[in-house]
Amino acid sequence: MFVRCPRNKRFVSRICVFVIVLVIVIYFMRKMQRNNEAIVSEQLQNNVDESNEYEIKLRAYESKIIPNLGNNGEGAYLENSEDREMGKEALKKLALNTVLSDRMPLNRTLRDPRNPGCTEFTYNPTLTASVVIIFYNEILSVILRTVWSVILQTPKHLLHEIILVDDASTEEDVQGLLQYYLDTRLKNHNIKLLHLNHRMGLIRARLQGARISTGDVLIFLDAHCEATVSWMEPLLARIEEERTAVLVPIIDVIEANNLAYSTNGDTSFQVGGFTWSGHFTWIDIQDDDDKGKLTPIKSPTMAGGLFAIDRKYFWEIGSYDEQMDGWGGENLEMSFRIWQCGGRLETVPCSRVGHIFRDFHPYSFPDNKDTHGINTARLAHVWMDDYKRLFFIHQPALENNPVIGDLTHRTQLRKKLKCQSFKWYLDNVYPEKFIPDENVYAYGQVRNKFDMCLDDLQLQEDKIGPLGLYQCHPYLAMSQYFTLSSKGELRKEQFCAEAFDNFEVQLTGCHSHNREQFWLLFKNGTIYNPSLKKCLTSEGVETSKGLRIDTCKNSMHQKWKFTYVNST
Ligand code: LR7
Ligand code: MN
Repeated sequence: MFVRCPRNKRFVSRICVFVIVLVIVIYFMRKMQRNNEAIVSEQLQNNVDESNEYEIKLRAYESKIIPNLGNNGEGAYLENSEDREMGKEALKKLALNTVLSDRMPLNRTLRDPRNPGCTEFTYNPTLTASVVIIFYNEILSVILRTVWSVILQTPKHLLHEIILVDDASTEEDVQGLLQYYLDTRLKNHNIKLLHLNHRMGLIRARLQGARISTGDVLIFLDAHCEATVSWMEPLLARIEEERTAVLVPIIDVIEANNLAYSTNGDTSFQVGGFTWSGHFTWIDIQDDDDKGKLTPIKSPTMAGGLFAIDRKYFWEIGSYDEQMDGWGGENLEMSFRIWQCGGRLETVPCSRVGHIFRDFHPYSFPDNKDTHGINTARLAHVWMDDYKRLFFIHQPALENNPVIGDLTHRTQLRKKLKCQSFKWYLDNVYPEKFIPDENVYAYGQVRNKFDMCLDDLQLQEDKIGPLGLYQCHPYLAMSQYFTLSSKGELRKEQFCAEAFDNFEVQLTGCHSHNREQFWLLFKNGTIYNPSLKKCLTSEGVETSKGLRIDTCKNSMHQKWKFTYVNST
């Protein structure tokens, strides 16, 4: 660049300046082009064999990628109407627009989703990470976009290796083609692909990946994620500071229909909770002191798919319950175990990773076994002490069922690690968790004189809906299990009965200061709502309309009996 143009000859001088500017422009254009086409340039370096069948397939696939589609994490739309229709079909069948994913660059750019305050931290971790990604019949472009995001968003010196574990996928695409892609397009990165020879389920697949990894820290990801800028540094830095901290990033949503990377704003996020039916849920941050913090904060549980843990600590603390099959349960098992056995589970607000949330599982399990139920029964017996009663109300058939298998190893582990009780966990880690039969006025079925019971009418755990009435079941089924809490809530886990002006009663989210959710149980059996000055009234009909609030008349339709009433 140190060229000088002659100053005296104006014409020559102008041409000279023009040439220099042109050279500079061309130089930068070439540079940009090279950056944009990182994949292609790597491919060229590798002298691929153009007649190889995988090469032909890959080139055909690569030629259909639409440059810049979905860049900046934006939701995308296919212009081609045939593709669009195929995309809709795929969404119905696989819960994911696979056509769109195939057209979108594997190394698409993402915007920085973090709270702006995060940029003020500097992290200088010295630990390295093994990123373990497991998959079963995931499509190639989704797996590779996960891999590319890890490569592009992680400083090279922190990424020890990526380990892909194929849980014996049956789709042809993910077999040889992925290996070929890694051998040609990603040759210069340390990526291992492990094929399991029979389907082991996601828990044992993760264990297999962990067994062959050698980095300081294990980071597990589902195979449909996208990591964002500086996601890894705060995870490694926190583990360096506290090796028994197990960490989850904020998990953002990648929409299954248009692959938009969407956040709930950059400041608000939730942490992990659970339901007594053994499911993971998102809950608001409970401690006021933790709200708005950008440093790692306590999380009672984790979703399970995306987390970082010191590799040696992972084994010390009991890795996974290897007898857990298929899908589900391992996330709460690990959450309870970590807390009860001396570790900590934290959400790291300055680390964010997107995950494609699918409406249903696009795969099935051998024999259609309820692996979530069975796995949760295992963890309930091992970790929940007496509180397991609250889970087994949901799954009575599993309580003493031989399908749950032998638990000796896990109970021995709990003894060996000298772990705390589940009560300790509830008291110290998650004191806000509602316990439906402790320190409450009354609980159980709520029956009227006509043998009809309050019923949630199979309301889904994440919805709100009318409080209904149904014939009382001969056993205490969960749909009819209600509590009159010490705060006067007529409550079912996270839902509270709320009275409305139009005389309806709905199950809505509990807000302890909401007067319409406050009820009094009188000795004569009336359930009174002081805010509306009305009584809970049945009409003896088996529908949601069978229940309302009405003027208190001491009638037979206003008399209720809880199965258990505490004498206070
Ligand atoms: O048999 C199987 N073998 C596998 O390898 C079935 C699945 N898998 C793979 C699959 O390809 C995927 O990469 O396992 C991974 C997880 O399966 P998903 O994506 O179908 O599960 P999910 O995202 O619906 O479920 C969440 O809960 C699971 C309970 O077992 C796991 O812990 C998942 O990892 C977990 N996902 C997350 O935590 C992402 C955030 C979701 C939330 C909330
Ligand atoms: Mn997933």
